[in-house]
Amino acid sequence: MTQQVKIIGIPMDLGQNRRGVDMGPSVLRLAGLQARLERLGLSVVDHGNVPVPIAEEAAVEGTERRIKAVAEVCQAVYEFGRKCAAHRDFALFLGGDHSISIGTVAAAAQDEKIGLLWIDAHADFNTPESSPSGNIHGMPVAALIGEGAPELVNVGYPGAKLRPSQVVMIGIRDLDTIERQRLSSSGIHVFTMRHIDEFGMASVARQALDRLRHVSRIHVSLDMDSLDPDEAPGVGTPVPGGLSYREAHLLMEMLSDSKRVQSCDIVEINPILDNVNHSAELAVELVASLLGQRIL
Ligand SMILES: [Mn+2]
Repeated sequence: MTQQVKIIGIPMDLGQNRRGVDMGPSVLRLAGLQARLERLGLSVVDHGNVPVPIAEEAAVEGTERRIKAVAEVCQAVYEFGRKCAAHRDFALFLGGDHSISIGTVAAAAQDEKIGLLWIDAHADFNTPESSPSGNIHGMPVAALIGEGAPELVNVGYPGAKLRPSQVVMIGIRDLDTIERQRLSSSGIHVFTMRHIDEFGMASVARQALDRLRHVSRIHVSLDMDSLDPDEAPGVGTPVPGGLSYREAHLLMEMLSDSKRVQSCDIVEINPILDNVNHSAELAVELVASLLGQRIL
């Protein structure tokens, strides 16, 4: 059976400061995403973009209004995700900033107990109270386990979408002070860059899948800043010391082997800092590995 892949773009950059990650869907398409996946024998339909207000619109001035705007976009993202889930299609969400995952994960988690694999330099585990910057793209994981602004927590349907035991993080290397305390007492399992350095990606990927053995399906949320900036310079918030080219591919290949991934976000690509669209091209290759591309 050929599984259908449904693509949707969410050109959102409603963090405090404009960075350029709203151009992500466009540069991923420019990098040949659909054709790349079709070459794997997949049936792929691109459903265009979700309408998103731009940061300069008066309607999104101030943190409160911005939270409301992000919640509205995430609601539309959630509704698209529900259609994919109803047809058992593979849902591929192109960000945009990482706050889109409040909608993508809400959709994936509604019918069954899923696991969330958060691949990121950051934990995105702030609440409006704990965040030094107020950036909403630093809050989605907190919102998904039911903490933070009610508008974000209640996207799709009221309340928490996941328990902490359903969340595993990989690639983490940059935490805010209060966020670190919140994360270490949360019950979320975190594989930092140090774990990858010490044990290698093969071991970390196996352990991550083992941590999620109690769930049927896995949603992969790939923040491109998880990669080292030498590999992916075009991201919203670059942090040194990230995943190598092969570490990232190996993780995607092992996730593909698990046959448990049903949906994926690719977020935080910022073409302004990129080197002739290299980061988007790398993201397309990583999606191909996740969806079954093999070296041999
Ligand atoms: Mn992130």
